[in-house]
Amino acid sequence: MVQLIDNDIRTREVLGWKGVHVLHFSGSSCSQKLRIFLNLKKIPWQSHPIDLPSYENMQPWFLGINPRGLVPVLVDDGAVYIESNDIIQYLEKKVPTPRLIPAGHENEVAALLKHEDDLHLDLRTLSFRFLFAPPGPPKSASALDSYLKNGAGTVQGVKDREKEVQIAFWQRAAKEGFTDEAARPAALKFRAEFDKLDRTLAEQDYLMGDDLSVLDIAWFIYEHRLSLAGYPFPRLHPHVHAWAEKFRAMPEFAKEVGQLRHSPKQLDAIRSAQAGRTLEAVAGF
Ligand SMILES: N[C@@H](CCC(=O)N[C@@H](CS)C(=O)NCC(=O)O)C(=O)O
Repeated sequence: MVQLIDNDIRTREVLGWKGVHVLHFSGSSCSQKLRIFLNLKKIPWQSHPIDLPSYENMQPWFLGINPRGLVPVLVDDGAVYIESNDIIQYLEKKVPTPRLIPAGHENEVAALLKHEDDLHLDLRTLSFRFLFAPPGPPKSASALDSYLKNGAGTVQGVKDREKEVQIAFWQRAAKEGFTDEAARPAALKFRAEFDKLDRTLAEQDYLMGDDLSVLDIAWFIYEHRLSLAGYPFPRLHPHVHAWAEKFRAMPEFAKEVGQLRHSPKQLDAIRSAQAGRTLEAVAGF
C-alpha cells in the first residue's frame, strides 16, 4: 500500500483536505480505472483535474503531492495515496459494498493487478504510436527538466527510482519516436494476455467467475484503449470483445472512457496517415 509519509509531501495544503479527493486526468487509463471503480461503489469524491498534455503533472505543485508525477492520486482526509491499484484496494477495504474483490482472494487479486500494472508502459507505447500520434516529442525538454528537479524524490521516505524510469521513457521517445521495434513486442505481449483472457471468458461471464471484479475494470480499460488504437479484438479475441461491449453499455463505464483527446475527425486523419502502418500491420496480426 503506497501511502506517502509527511516528508514525501511538499504541497502541504493537501494535508488539510477533508473527504475524498482525486487528482486525475480524463484520458488517463489509470484514472479511468479508478473513476469506474468509484462509480460502481457510489463513493462521492471531489475532482482535481491534472492536465497531462500541458505537463501539469511535471510542475512543482503536483510533484509536491505525488513525487512520481503520475495520476491518479487519492487524498483521503489529508492522507495521500498513490498507485491506482493500491488506491483501489485501500478503498475496497474502506467501502466493502458492492464487493469488487472477492472475499478470500485479496492476495491473488493484488498479484493479478500488479501483473496488469507491469504492462502499463507497453500500453503507453501503443497509445502514443497508434492513437495520440504526437507530431514531435511527446513531452517538452523544459517539462522534463521541471519533472527531474521538483518534488521530494522519496516515497515512504525512501529515494524513489520511478521518476527516472518515466523520464527515461520520455527521453527515449523524444529521440527515437515510438518505433515499430518498440510497438511490435508491446502488441505481442497484449496478444498473449488477451488470448488467455479469451479462454477464460469463453467459460464464464467475468474474469473472476460470476461477478464483476476490479480485474474486469482493469482489463476493460486496456481493451478499450487498444481497440481505439486499432487492435482487432473482434477477430482475435471474440469473447473479450463481447465482454467489453457489455461494459461499454454500462453508464458507470461509458461515462469515463467517452472523452478522447481527439475528435472522431482527427482520429480518422491519424488512421489514414498510418496507411499500412496500423497496429495490425506493424504487429503482424
Ligand atoms: N503505476 C501507476 C501508473 C500511473 C501512470 O503511469 N499514470 C499515467 C497516466 S495513465 C501518467 O500519469 N502519465 C504521466 C504523463 O503522461 O506525463 C498507477 O497505476 O497509478
